[in-house]
Amino acid sequence: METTIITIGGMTCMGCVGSVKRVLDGFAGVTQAEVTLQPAQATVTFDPAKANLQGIKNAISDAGYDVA
Ligand SMILES: [Cu+2]
Repeated sequence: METTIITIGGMTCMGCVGSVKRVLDGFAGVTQAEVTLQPAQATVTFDPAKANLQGIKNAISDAGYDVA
């Protein structure tokens, strides 16, 4: 497993946090996701054999949020 912190732009409320968490929880290969507003970031644990960081970032960005 690999754990990484992704800084996310555009989250303004707990609804946004919930949306991002839903995206991450539903992403194949992600085993754990913690999303916070302050600081605006996600701590994601995933299986590198099943998911890659760029794909996870793309999913967040497809949901309407900004990732570095
Ligand atoms: Cu919101």
